[in-house]
Amino acid sequence: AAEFNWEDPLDLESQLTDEERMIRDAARAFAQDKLLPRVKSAFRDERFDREIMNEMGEMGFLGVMTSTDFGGSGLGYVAYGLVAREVERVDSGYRSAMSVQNSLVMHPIEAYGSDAQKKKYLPKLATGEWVGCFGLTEPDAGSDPGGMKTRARKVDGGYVLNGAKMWISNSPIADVAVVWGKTEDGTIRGFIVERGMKGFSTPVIEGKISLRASITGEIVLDNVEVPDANMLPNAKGLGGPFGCLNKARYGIAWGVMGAAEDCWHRARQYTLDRKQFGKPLAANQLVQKKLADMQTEIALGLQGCLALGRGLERGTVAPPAISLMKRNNCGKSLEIARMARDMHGGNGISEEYHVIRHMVNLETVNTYEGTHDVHALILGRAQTGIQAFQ
Ligand code: TGC
Ligand code: FAD
Repeated sequence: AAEFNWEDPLDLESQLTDEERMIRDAARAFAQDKLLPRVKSAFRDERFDREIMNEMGEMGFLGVMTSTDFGGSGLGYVAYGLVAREVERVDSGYRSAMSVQNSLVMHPIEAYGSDAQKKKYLPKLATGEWVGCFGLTEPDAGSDPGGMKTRARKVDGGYVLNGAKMWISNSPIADVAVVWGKTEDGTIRGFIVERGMKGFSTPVIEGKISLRASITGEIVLDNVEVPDANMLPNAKGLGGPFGCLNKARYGIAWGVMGAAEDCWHRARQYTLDRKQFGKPLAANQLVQKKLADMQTEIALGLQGCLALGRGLERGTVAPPAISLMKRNNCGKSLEIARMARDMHGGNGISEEYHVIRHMVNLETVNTYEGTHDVHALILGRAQTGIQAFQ
C-alpha cells in the first residue's frame, strides 16, 4: 500500500504541474526567509514594510494572472493560489497586500482598461515600483456596495469625484487607486486616481487588533478632477467591481488554507513536545481528534481550491462556486486557528507561538471580500432563486 503522508493526505502534490511546484517552492522560501523574520515586529508596531512590494515584484508574485505582455508572470490561477497560500502561511496581512495588487488593481486595468492604461500602469505595478489600492467599501456601504454615495460628475475633459471610501487595504501607501463611483445617471464606473491629484487623500486607520501587518486607510475624494483617460472604458455597473472580487475571493480561499496549515502544524508539534500528566498532550484522544479535524478540513479545502482553480483556467466557473470556497475556507481556517490557540494553553496567547496572530487576522479575512453570511445569502439565492438580502 502507498505510504500515508500526514501533511498531504489527498496528495495535492501530484496534481500540480512542475511549473506550479516551482513557484510554490520559491514562494515558500521567500515567505519563510523574508517575511517570517519581520512579521512579529510588524504586527506589534502596526507596520507594513513598503519594500515588500518590490521584493514580491522581483519574485514575480505581482501579476501572476496578468499577461507577460504587460510585465505580469502569466502563470495562471493555480499558481496564484499557491503563492497566496505560502504568503498567508506567514501572515494574512502580507497576502492582503499581494491580493489587492494582483486581483483588485492589475486585474481591472487589464480586463477593463484601455491600451494606454495597460501600458502606463501594469508594468510598474508588476515590479512593485507602484502600489495600488481598490476603493469600493464606504462608511455607509459595505455588504451593499450598490448603496455607494461616491459621485462622478462629468465636466469638460473628465470627471469630478466626491466621496469617501473606508477600510481600504494599502491606501495610505498607494500610488494609484482604482475607485468606484456613480455617474449622474446612477451607473457605477471605475476610475484610476493617481497620488498627487488635487483633493485626493488617504488617512491611515489606526488601532486595528487584526491584520496589523497590513496598512489600511480611508480614501477621501474632495472634488478630485480625473481626466477622461483615467476612466476604465470597459466596466459599467456592479459587474465591474464584482469581476475583481471573483479573483480576490478565489485567492483568499487558497490563502487562508496556508494560515490554517501553519496553525495545525504548530499545534501538532506543540502537543507532541509538551507533557502533562506524565505524557505528551498529543497522546490524549481529545487532542488527536482536534488534529484529525484540522487535517481533514485543510485537505478538503485545498482540493476544493484546486478544483476551482482548474475550472477558472478552463473558464467553467460561475461566481457562486467562488463564494462557496471563500466562505467555507475562511470559516474553517478561523475555527482551526481558534482550536490551535486553545491547544497551546497559556502560551497560545503569546506572539512567540504565532497562532493568536493568525486567529485575529482571520477574523478580518472572514469579513472582507463579502462576509461569511453574505456568501451564504449568495449561495441561498443561487439554489432557491429567492434573494434574501433585503
Ligand atoms: P446583484 O443584483 O447580485 O448584482 C448586480 C450586478 O453585478 C453582477 N454580479 C456579478 N458579476 C460578476 N461576478 C460576480 N460575483 C457578481 N455578482 C453580481 C450581477 O450579474 C449584476 O449585473 P447586472 O449587469 O445585471 O447589473 O447585486 P446586489 O446589489 O444585490 O449585491 C448583493 C451582494 C450581497 C451579492 C453583493 O453586493 C456582495 O457581494 N456584497 C459583498 C461586498 C464585498 O464583497 N465587498 C468587498 C470589498 S473589497 C475588499 O474587501 C477587499 S479586501 C482585500 C484584501 O485586503 O485582501
Ligand atoms: P456590514 O455590511 O455593515 O455588515 C455587518 C454585519 O451584518 C455582518 O455580520 C454582515 O454579515 C451582516 N449583514 C449585512 N447585510 C446582511 C443581510 N442582508 N443579511 C444578514 N446579515 C447581513 N473594502 C474595499 O473596498 N477595499 C479594500 O481594500 C478593503 N480592505 C479591507 C481591509 C480590512 C482590514 C477590513 C476590515 C475591511 C476591508 N474592506 C475593504 C471592507 C470589507 O469588504 C467590508 O468590511 C465588508 O464587505 C463588510 O462590510 P461592512 O464592514 O460595512 O459590514
